[in-house]
Amino acid sequence: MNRLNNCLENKKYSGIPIWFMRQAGRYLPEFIEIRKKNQDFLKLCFNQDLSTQISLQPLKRFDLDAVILFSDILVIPFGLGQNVKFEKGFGPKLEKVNLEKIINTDKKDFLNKVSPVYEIIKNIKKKININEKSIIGFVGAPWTLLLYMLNQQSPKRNFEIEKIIKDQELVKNLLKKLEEIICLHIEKQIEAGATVIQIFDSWAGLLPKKELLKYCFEPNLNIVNFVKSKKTPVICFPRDIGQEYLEFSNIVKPSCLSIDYNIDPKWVVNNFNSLPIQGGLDPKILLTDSKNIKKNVEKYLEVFKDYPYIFNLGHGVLPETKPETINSIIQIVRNFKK
Ligand code: 1CP
Repeated sequence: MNRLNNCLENKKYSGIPIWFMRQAGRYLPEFIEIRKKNQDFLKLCFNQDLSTQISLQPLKRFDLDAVILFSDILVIPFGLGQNVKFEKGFGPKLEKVNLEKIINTDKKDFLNKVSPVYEIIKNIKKKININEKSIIGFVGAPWTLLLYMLNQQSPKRNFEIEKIIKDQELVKNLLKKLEEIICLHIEKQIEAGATVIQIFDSWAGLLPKKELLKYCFEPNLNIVNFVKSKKTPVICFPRDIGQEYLEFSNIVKPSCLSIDYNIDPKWVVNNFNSLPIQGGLDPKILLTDSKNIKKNVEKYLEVFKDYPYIFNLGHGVLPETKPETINSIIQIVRNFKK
């Protein structure tokens, strides 16, 4: 039985589906080992053998319901011809946007640069039982990608909304191109074997309320409709938009909403009807003692007891997390009696 896909497709399943955002990554010694020998992060993302191996590493250790493709949302700007580097201790660094170059990148040019990603999914599919495990493909949402492209670095470091959306003509052209290429990237991931798509709008919470419709809801809606047309369930993560999650879901109608840790899960259960909800637990809780971890995991399980719920975190696993902590959480979820 495939718990995650069944939950997302409103079919029967038992237990609580569980996977972790960033389940493959820097908290796993076996990832760090590979990463040390591969300084160029994007090159690693396009290395079919290593990225297949990294995607499967968490499944070797843990009883999870899904594999998430090891890749990055920034392969899209890279595929559009904007150079992206990941610098140690700094994060992503992007070159200045050249609109003409981006607009002139056609689907074939993009696929020439990015197609190893689809081979990784095909490899994953060969190595797992897809009747039991989901394969999660993913993309960044247009706003989050636009933000990295125009800000040229993480908005955590330095960011002013006015600067990003100042040139409306540029923004309009980039968003249009991004939407088209994001759909292409999703289509190819599904063709390769992805059985679920997650759309990361990690920086939706930076938008002022009056801009949410234009930059977050409408672009997500267009992409969700595309994924649905491919008969594939789609999880949206418009991170940190607070009670606007409700308006988002009414407009966008994803198969599932992934929530962050700033929203009260009780408010969510009381305000949503039957839309599957994923995640919520603050990843920082995983750095505390086992008693506190158990208490907080069980809080989410109790609140969502009679509700379609996928266990996950409110954002990615932090590098300081002990792998055993992930295992202990899975045991708590598996042993929880609904
Ligand atoms: O070793 C390293 O330094 C690389 C760290 C790393 C990893 C492990 C990066 C750079 N990307 C990834 C993998 C990754 N990125 C996955 C793999 C699958 C999994 O979940 O296990 C996924 C889904 C992503 C998605 C991603 N990349 C997002 C959306 C999710 C989120 O965290 O909000 C974002 C915003 C990025 C950009 C990015 N790539 C890498 C970093 C360090 C960042 C964030 C930079 C920032 O804080 O702005």
